[in-house]
Amino acid sequence: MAGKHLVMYHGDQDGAMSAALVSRNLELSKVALSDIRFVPMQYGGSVPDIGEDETVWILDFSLQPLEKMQGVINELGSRLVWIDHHDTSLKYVEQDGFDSGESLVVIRTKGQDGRAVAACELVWSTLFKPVNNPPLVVKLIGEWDTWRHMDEPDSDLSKDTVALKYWTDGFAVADTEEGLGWYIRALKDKGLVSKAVSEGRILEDYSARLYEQDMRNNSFEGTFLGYPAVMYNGTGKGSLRFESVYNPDVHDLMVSYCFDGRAVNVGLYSTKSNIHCGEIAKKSGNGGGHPGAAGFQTTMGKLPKMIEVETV
Ligand SMILES: [Mn+2]
Repeated sequence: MAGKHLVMYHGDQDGAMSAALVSRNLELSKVALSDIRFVPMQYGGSVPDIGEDETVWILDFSLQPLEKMQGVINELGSRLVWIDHHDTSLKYVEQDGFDSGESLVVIRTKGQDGRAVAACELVWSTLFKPVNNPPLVVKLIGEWDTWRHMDEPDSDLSKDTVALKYWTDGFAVADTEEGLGWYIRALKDKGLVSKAVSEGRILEDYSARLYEQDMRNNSFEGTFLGYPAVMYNGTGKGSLRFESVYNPDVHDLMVSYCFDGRAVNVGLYSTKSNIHCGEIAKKSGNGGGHPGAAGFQTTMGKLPKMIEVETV
């Protein structure tokens, strides 16, 4: 594992924790931090050039279109580690003709207990096998990223999961260098995690009020790609902000969209078992994701055709 490393990780909580675990693992293998490049990735974003001597990690993410993954595997061989838990990636590697070759490819959507598993949990079990239980911070992030915490929303585990998400959204932004630094430190210092959780509960109360106001001003109901939906135009991402307006009895989807000067970034969220946001995202543009959360990009021209609103 010596030499140089390029760590490409999905720029969210799960991706950042995946990258932090790789960092910890490389540190234990005496790789200098200066020999590791961390690059947060977003679907639709550009892919960094790979150095000739670099070992490449692709975590909680895949190159798009997925066919590119076979190309990188063939090119990099044993210099590639790909760990992901997205449904779309699993379907891809299960296809006839896919060959992981010399690369280390760990793609699973479910853990040994049959429940959904997060990428950071897969990274943990891949790199730190002899130790059974992941640290609490890995578990909390796994709970959030897979929606497992929603099975028992009133449990302490679920509340801590949500609180930590609020805190990291504010103070450890996953696709920044400072943010990633917190994830790395949190693996060594449990005190940082409990502090984040208790501060996160305060942020949660405050944010709920702001979100409610934002939704009142910037959201509306209608259909999105034919699905009954509550839609939000604004810069915010994530499903949390929809709480005051999302009604699963009425809506199949929560949809956020925002034009960034180049493309319209669309976020899709759902809590319904018959809705697969990742599949909808894949069909609709340059994107993919989970059953419960996914994203894709489209153009200013195409967006209005996806939306229908009943006008009074
Ligand atoms: Mn993930």
